Amino acid sequence: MTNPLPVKIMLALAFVVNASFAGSPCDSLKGTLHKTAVNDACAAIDINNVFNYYVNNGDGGLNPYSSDDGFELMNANRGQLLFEEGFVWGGIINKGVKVGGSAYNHGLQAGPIITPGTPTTPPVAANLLDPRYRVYKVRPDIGPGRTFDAVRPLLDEEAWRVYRYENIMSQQLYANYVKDWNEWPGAQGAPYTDVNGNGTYDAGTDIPGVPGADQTLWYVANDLDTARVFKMGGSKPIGLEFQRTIWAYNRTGALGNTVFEKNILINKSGAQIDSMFVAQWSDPDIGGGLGYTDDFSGCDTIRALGYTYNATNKDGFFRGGAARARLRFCAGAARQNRQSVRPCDLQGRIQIRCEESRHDRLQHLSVQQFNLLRSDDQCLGGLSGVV
Ligand SMILES: [Ca+2]
Ligand SMILES: [Ca+2]
Ligand SMILES: [Ca+2]
Repeated sequence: MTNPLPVKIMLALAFVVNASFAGSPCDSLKGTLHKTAVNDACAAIDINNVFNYYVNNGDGGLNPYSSDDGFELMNANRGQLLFEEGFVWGGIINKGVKVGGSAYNHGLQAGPIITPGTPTTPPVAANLLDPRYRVYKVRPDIGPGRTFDAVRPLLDEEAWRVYRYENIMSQQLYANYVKDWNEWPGAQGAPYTDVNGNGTYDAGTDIPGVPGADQTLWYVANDLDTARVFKMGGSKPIGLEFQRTIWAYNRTGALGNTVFEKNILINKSGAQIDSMFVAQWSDPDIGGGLGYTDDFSGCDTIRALGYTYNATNKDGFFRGGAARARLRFCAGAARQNRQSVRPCDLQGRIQIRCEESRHDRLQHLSVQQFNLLRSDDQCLGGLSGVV
């Protein structure tokens, strides 16, 4: 990735979560007033059978209210499937290795990079307390065009899920949806349906969110917090802006158990990044804290699929059948230079690696792990794309 042209690397990832059986802002406690937070803010995707929080420091999966396994399946066979997940990366800048992203520790902070770096000046981050850089959440059937009374049944259905962790009920949910619709950051890069077809976001005309999706979350973050990046991976920041879109469909079948994620990285460091690796990291827990000890993991390189499953029919939580979680790359990387977007030439370069998850090896993507990965004799335990 090189400057001065803005280069975006896009990786679309789908969580396909399936279970079958025979049988802070975000650390505020439930019961306190709901606060509007910006840095380390979170929102739950909760439109289908999946309930899962996402935080604008890069974190996902972990429930920030319970500090426990957060990726829940909410159908008749309710249960937890992931402890935590995140997107990690590393590359060589000026002959030195730098890494970042989010695993058990989180290397990102809220907001974009407003001034890219140059060979002589560092990039500058936006004010991380600016409320424009919160986590946005919209659904196409609840917005300013419909009154609270008209959509209350929809909100009541959602509120009971959220209220398990947050002191927030239907009226507040409605107010949040209308606010995020009205203030949707289409101009910052958030997706929308271009109703009038003019190629730009027009508030009041265009529809916020991924076209066709039943719910969309979006936020922008950056890696310029030196302490966070060091704690996460032991390196200095690169100067990357990170835009994350999470969306889902309220449908029957596999789509109803699926969450999609798209990650955009924009190199605003002012330097070229060589040998860049990206990876989707996760700590699956099939059955949560009561059931993770029997989990096995594997991968299907043809399908670009990683999976974890119960090795027994009785894992302390799930009983009488197989439960599993699947994580799949559904689109590879693309580069965007000024006007055009084109897929990267990745033939033979997307690498799918896996091994049984071992916490001692997968604490994070550190500088040391990056070098091991490059040496091609170690596994990250997940999926890695080389761009
Ligand atoms: Ca438009
Ligand atoms: Ca685990
Ligand atoms: Ca298990």
